[in-house]
This record gives sequence, structure tokens and C-alpha cells, in this order.
Amino acid sequence: MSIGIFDSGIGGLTVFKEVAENFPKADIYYLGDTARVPYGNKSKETIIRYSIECATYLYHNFNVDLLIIACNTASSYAIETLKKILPIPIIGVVKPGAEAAIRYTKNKKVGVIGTVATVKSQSYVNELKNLDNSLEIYQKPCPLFVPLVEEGWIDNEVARLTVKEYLQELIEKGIDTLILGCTHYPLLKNTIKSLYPHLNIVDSSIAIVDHIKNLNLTFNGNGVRKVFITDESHAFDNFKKMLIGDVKTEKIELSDLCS
Ligand code: DGN
Repeated sequence: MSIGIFDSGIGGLTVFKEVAENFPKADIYYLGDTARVPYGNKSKETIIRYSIECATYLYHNFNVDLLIIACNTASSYAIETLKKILPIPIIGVVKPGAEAAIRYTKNKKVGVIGTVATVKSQSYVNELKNLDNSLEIYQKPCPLFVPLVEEGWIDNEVARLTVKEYLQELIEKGIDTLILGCTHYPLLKNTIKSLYPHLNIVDSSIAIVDHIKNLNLTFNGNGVRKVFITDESHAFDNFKKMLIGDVKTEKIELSDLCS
């Protein structure tokens, strides 16, 4: 059984890392749409179109049996469309993240941070409310976290100040659980944790793995690891080295996606 994973760029590598570590025999194909990142400030129509192109590329070229949308923005807008057009199980990051938050929270006050588009979509609010209508949910877009992570500034003074600036108002609301609703954000987890040690932090990449384990699927491939990008990116190379080591990256043309 093989797994396709796509993201707007590099953030989904946090998901790749966890999935690869937990399912060593699975063949994993990753596509980072580095030419068109960020998705987080695009329109709904564009996010859906890009997501269809990434998903169908992985499906048609590698016959993946399971597709993971490792991008909160794409999960928020495109999962229902992708489920209609592809005949394989499709998992986004929103549902597993919401389920994990429900397990973690004691005081039922949950914070959600993500891109502007993810917050605007209300996807986490809807998913959380479906699971427990009595929750208090506080959202905050944190767009500057993405360039900070891409620059590798994840545990310096600038990172700490930015985290405080964005999160203070959620902390003041009394949240005990914070959903990192963007696949870039797990890289800032240690900094967030050091500033707010009482918070339960939901990391999509870990929540996805728990979700897949519950599906009881058998992965008996050869442990193939392939990474594709749509444009050269130093940030991607650095991030990839940091997270998954020396897996080879192949550049594909956008025209290959758009066929
Ligand atoms: N990885 C994307 C997400 O999880 O929403 C964020 C990056 C982006 O496209 N801005």
C-alpha cells in the first residue's frame, strides 16, 4: 500500500517525517507545490484547483492507495472535492487535529492558529463543534510564522516575540489546548511550549499518524521515499535535511501537474 502526501510547499514534510517513521514499509510519494506556495492567501477556487492538480498527479503517476492532504489550507477547502474525484481514502489534517484537541482539552477552551485562509474557512470550528458543541474556540491567523520557519528562525528572540504577540490574546482567554493548524507550525512547537508550558499542543503530523493507525491498514511496500517539488527552493532543501535527511528531491514542471 502506498501513500501520497501533498502540501503547498515544505510544511507537509513534518507530516512526511511522522508518517515515514511510523510506517517504515509504506512507499511514500511527497509533492510540495513550491512554485505556487503559499496557498494560504489564495482564493477558494484557486486552492481547490491546485489541490486537484497535486492529488491527481500523485494518484495517476504512482497509483497511491491513500492520499494525505498535509496542508491545512488545502484540507480546509478541497477535501470534499478530492473525495468526489478520487476513488481512494483521503485524509486531511483538520479532522485528526480536531479529534486530538477533544482528547486533550480539560477546560474545553481550545485555540486554533493557522493561515488567514484556514481561519477564514472555519473548518476547525465546524469540525470541533460537530464533535463537542459546548467547546469555546478562539482562532488567530499567524501568517508571519510561515516565513519565520522558512528562514529557520524557530528558536531565537524574533521567534519568541512573534509567538507572544500572536498567542497572548488566546492565552488570556484561558485556552488549555492549542491546535497548530498549519503544517509549518510544528517547527515552532518547542518555542511555544517553552513560553506556555501548560498548553496541550496539537501537532497535525502526530494527529494524522494516530488517525491512520486507527484505520488498521497494512503497509507492506519497500519503504520507497520520493519527494517532488514544482520549483527549486533553498528553504525546502534546508527543511528537508532537517526533517527527513537525504531523501532525493526531483523537480517536476507545473505543466506535468496541469495535464
Ligand atoms: N502548509 C500550509 C498549511 O498547512 O496551511 C501553509 C503554507 C501556506 O501555503 N501558506
